[in-house]
Amino acid sequence: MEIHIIQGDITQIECDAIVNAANNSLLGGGGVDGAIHRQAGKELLEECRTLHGCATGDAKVTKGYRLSARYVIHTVGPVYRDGQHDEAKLLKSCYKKCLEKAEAYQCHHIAFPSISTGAYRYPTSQAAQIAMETIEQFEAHYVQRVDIVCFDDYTYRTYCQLLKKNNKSA
Ligand code: AR6
Repeated sequence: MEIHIIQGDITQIECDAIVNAANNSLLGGGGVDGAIHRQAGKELLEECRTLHGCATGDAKVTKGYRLSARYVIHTVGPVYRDGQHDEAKLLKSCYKKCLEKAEAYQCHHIAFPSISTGAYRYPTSQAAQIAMETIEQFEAHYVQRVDIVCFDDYTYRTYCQLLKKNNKSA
């Protein structure tokens, strides 16, 4: 499986599924969630209403509507408190559940944002380590390419450094 770190807006990525860093209601919000709902159109919110929310660490799938991605995989990352409230386990579960959904929907190419590192305040370097580890350890059959789409410079640089480090030790 190829992993690419990209800087940009996840709503513009052409792939089979993009991941949304949503909240438990799945009824929209700010950050990447707001951007995905704006780009997909109101039909996305209508379908989300039928899902009755999502637990932290879990993932649910909708269509992509006006996005170029066919599906949106909505996941809910943990709100970071002090690292002693299962934050790492829950964040790992987000990546794993999303990859399992991508497999179930036979997606070859998916894109993740940096889950929990915005409004939910997960320290970026710790979150990036969990994201990369979980993706690298996943045994995929359909998924051939994973993009991690970083919006800001700091997030982009953090993921790039980790990818470089992991490649060196491989
Ligand atoms: N493309 C890619 N990444 C983006 C985009 C975009 N268009 N916009 C923002 N990011 P956040 P969270 C980055 O806050 O921490 C929402 O209100 C952003 O810079 O979107 O999981 C939900 O409804 C950051 O690096 O998600 C929840 O209530 C990363 O995406 C809550 O925020 C995650 O930031 C979820 O918080």
